[in-house]
Amino acid sequence: MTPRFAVVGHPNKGKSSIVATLAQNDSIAISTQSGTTKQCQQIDVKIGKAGYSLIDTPGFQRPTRVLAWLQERASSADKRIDAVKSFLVDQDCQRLFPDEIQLLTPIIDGAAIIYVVDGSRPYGSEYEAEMEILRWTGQASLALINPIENENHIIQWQHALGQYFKVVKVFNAVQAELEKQLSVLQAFSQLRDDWKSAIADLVNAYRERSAQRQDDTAELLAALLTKACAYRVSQKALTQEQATALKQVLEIRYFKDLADIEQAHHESLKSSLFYHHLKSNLDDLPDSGNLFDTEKWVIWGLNRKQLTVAAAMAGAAAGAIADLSLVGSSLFLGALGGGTLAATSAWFGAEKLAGFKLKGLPVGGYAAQQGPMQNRNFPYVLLGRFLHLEEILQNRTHARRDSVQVTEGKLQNKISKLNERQQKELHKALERLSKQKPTDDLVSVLKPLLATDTA
Ligand SMILES: Nc1nc2c(ncn2[C@@H]2O[C@H](COP(=O)(O)OP(=O)(O)OP(=O)(O)O)[C@@H](O)[C@H]2O)c(=O)[nH]1
Ligand SMILES: [Mg+2]
Repeated sequence: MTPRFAVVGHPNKGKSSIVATLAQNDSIAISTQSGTTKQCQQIDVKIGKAGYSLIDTPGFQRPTRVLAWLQERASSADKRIDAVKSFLVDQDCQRLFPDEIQLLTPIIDGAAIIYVVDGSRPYGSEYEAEMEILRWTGQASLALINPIENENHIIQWQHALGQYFKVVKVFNAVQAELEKQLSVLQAFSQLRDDWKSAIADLVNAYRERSAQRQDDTAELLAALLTKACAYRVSQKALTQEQATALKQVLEIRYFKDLADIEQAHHESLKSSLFYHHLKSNLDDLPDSGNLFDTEKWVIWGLNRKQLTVAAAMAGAAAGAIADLSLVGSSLFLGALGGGTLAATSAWFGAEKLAGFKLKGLPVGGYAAQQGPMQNRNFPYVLLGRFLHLEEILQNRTHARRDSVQVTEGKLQNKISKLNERQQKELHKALERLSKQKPTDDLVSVLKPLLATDTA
């Protein structure tokens, strides 16, 4: 039996936001305008073989009058459910109370109730009519306090809601992490015995998907780094002059293609987390106009000092730095004299971007080539930006409608959280990528950098 939940409450209290978050669906209409949801919308959520349905509903508009209508038709508790059923088929009620008809229909059809209130606004007795009507339906129910602007009135709400609902939780629609979301579903296995096993299957499916996603994300990131670091464009020409004239054209194409490759992998990441409408803005990579503006490169990825440490850890400057255990400590950075810096700067090639090459072909004619990227910071730039987008997506829910700005996002902090062996493996792998050498262990090297999945 597939569990079904109707999300109900006052207008404009985050009902649709909660549906969007739980269903991980960013196409649901959400707005500051009261009365945005006018019709019920059922969202069927599938996770592997498990599934459940969420029903977004319009808010209560005239609960006091509806309750009065019902009270006239039920003299004792046993007659209340029939009074609600006759309300749904009454033609006058359909005309006068379309919102209440909409929202009560799925509940009478068997959906459990998730009642949503705003914890930043004070409690008022006008909510009692809504809660009373919901109680009359006899369905399993719980209440969520959504602190839209602040948590000022949560305690007051808890006191009131506790009298109508067995389970009351604080649930922030735009922040709730996976475990919090699962706790809402799990609460219903206490309230509905017949849904126990379906809900247990769902919770397992969510956790499995979460683990699988981390693997998929590491693979996507590895694919981006491999493709972008190896990327080159070339074109044949008959004469040397023609080939030389191609330089500018190839440069422009090369940087445009790199930007497209990066963007495509960011789009794949967003879709894999079910963000189909989210716009993410990415700062431009330095283009051919400022190809040699190396300062532009070091504002992303790693800075010079960090790159020097990376070089040391990858073994490139092993001669200069005898004791790798000092790497990362202030002692190590202090010990780097000008000579060491000069030696390692050649290794990370901050001055070099992608070289333009001209080759004479054995069959006659010439080939002009742009790329692959020689700048040692390049994989770090891509890495930092991808990880920043991933972090942003993990920390938001599908209820938000604002766009995101992707930057390098403190890559060094993320690298510093790895243990020394992991850091060394990462720097080595990225060095191999830069040198166009095979890097078989890339996925496993990148995985520890990914946030544990929360959505
Ligand atoms: N900051 C913040 N804003 C929220 C939260 N939940 C909802 N909102 C905002 O509150 C407004 C109403 O949210 P909706 O989800 O559309 O509310 P609703 O209850 O479905 O509204 P109707 O369909 O009009 O009844 C939107 O502008 C949301 O972005 C929250 O937890 N935090
Ligand atoms: Mg709505």
